Amino acid sequence: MTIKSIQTDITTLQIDAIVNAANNTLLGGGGVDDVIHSAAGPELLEECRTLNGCETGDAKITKGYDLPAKYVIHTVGPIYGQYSPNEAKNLLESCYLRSLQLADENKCKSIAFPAVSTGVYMFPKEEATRVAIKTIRDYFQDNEIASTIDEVILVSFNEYDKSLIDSVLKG
Ligand code: AR6
Repeated sequence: MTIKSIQTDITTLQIDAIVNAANNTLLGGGGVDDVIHSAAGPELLEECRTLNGCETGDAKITKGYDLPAKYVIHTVGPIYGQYSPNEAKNLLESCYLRSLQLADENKCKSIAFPAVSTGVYMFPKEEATRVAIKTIRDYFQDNEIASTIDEVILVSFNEYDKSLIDSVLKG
């Protein structure tokens, strides 16, 4: 398994699964959630309506519809400040873990993550990046043989975020 860092719009990726930074309703919102729903088309919202929302720290999977990606994995990150820093960290870790598990259950070979919780939900970016990378590395240390995933892409949306990811990856 390799971890790649790419600066792009996540909706352009032609891969097995892209992760959405959603909210508990799974019925859309702003940020990357809005971009994903707009690019996937109205059928995505129809499927999301059948899912009865999603707990913070959990994830649910749908088809990708008009997206080049086959699946969308919707995860709900913590709103920073609503939890103790340690609880927030554990919930963010759980978002990455549950998303990887769902990708594996659906035999995905590739998965791309946006920086979950670091926009509207205000999780400090550097710590969020460290949590993301550690959780992904630990997951593959435990599941390298059983996992179908051979590529994890960390998607940044500006140069600062890209350089942060690159430095933590090297670190
Ligand atoms: N491709 C990749 N990354 C993107 C894109 C894109 N097209 N657009 C934004 N980002 P946010 P959150 C990055 O706020 O903090 C929504 O309203 C962005 O730069 O989208 O988890 C939901 O419905 C940032 O680094 O998600 C929830 O209510 C990252 O995506 C709430 O926001 C996440 O920012 C979730 O907040």
